[in-house]
Amino acid sequence: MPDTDYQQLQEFNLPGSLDIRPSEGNLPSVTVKTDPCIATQYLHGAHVTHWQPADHEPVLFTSAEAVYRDGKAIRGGVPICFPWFNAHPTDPDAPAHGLVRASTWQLTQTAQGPAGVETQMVTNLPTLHANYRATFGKQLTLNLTVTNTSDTDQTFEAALHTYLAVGDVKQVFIAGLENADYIDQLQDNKLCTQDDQPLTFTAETDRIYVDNQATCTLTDPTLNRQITIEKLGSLSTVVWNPWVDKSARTADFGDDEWTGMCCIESANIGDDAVRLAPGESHTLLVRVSVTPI
Ligand code: TA6
Repeated sequence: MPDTDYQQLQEFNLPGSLDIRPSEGNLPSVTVKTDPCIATQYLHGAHVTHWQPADHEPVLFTSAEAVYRDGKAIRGGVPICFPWFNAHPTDPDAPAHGLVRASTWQLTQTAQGPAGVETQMVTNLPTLHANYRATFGKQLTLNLTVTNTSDTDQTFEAALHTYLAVGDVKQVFIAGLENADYIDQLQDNKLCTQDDQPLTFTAETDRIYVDNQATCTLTDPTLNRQITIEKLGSLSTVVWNPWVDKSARTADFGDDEWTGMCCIESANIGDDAVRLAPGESHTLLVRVSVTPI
C-alpha cells in the first residue's frame, strides 16, 4: 500500500470527535470518540470494525486473529462484499466476496450531522462507482450507493457482511425471518422454508434468505440486549455462524470465537442481484440499533 499521506488526511479531522490515525497493521483509520458512541473505520475496505454506543458493550465482533494488511479482508466488523458475493461466478482465481473489501478506499468527507459523525469513502471499478456513507451515533447507519458509470447495463451483487458480538450464540434468537424462504448453503444451496419460530443456532448455519426485506431483531439474553438490523434496498439476508469445525479451519478466526458472534448480512445476491442502466444508481441502507432488555 502506498505510504499514507496523513498530512493530507488531517483535513478530515473533526476536533473533539474524529481523527485519522494509523491503527492495526499501521493501516490508516478514522477514529470516532463522541458522547453517543466510539467507532473505528479503516480506509482499507472502508471497513467499519468497531461501533460501541454509550452504556453498551461493543456491538460489532472483530476477531482477535484478524489480519490487517493490503489484499486481505479484516475478519469481523462490516466487510463490504461487492461486486459479487461468495465465489466469482466464472473466475476461480477471483477473490471471494468481490474486489473492494481488501483494497484502500478514498476518504472524501467527514462531517458532524444530526444523527452522529458521518464519513464518506469511495472506490471505483471499471464500470461501477461505490460511495459508502457511514453515520456513527446512537445508531450505526451504513449506505452503500453504487452507480453504473459505463454505457451498458451492469448487474452486481453486494452485501454488508455484518458480524455482531453476542454473549453466547447458543442462547440468542433472531426474530423476523419466520416462515421465510432461504437457500441453505450447507445443503447444496437447497431452497428451504423456515418454520414459524425465531431462528436459533444449534450447529453451523449459513442461510441466504431470498426476496426478503424484513427487519431482524437479535435477542441476546447473556448480554441483556436486543440488536435490530433494519435495511432498505436489500432483498437478501444472510445469517451465518461457522460453529466448531469451520472456525477451526479458518486461519484468521479463533477456534472458540464462534460462540461470541453471528452474522446478519443485508445483501442483494443471486436472483436478488441489482441491475443498473447506464448512469443509474442503487443504495443499500443498513441501520443497526441496540436496546437493553
Ligand atoms: O457469511 C456467508 C459466507 O458466505 C459464509 O459462507 C462464510 O464463507 C462467510 O461468508 C465468510 O466468508 P470469508 O470469505 O470472509 O471467509
